[in-house]
Amino acid sequence: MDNLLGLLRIRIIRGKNLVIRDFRSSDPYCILRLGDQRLKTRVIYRSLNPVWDEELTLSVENLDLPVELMVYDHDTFSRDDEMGDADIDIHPLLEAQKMHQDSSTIPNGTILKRVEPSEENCLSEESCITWRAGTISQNMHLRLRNVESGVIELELHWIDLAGANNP
Ligand SMILES: [Ca+2]
Repeated sequence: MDNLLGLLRIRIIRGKNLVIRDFRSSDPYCILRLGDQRLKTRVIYRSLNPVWDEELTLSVENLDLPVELMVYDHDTFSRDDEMGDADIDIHPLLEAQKMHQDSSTIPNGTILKRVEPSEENCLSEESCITWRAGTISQNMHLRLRNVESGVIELELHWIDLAGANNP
């Protein structure tokens, strides 16, 4: 952990309009992957609009590695089925964090930056980086790829540790 740059805390809020992988519904859960780290939410049974509201924390040592989100349908007697995936671009959040290190004068609720959906990101709508209660967070609606439908809503927090050892 010599090169630990920070912690990425991701609150996976909900899924919307996910695909059917069982008879009438699915049993979805999410996996976050960064390098060899793999974190998992709980399974929500029989729901295409699941609410997880669960926080997962990744250790970030290398900013060039992609943060990946994958959704699966849990099955008891067979292999879990894929329900789509997306990349989470953390660079706009890190840039905003760098620009607003001394943020004591910013009013609560200020939007620091807006990120528009584009070919390069998986956003389904505008994403806002917001200053609130002493921290910076970014909300995201991610359109799942490799699947017919589905959006995952989440919120990112960055906890900077890069300067932790420098007085
Ligand atoms: Ca299932």
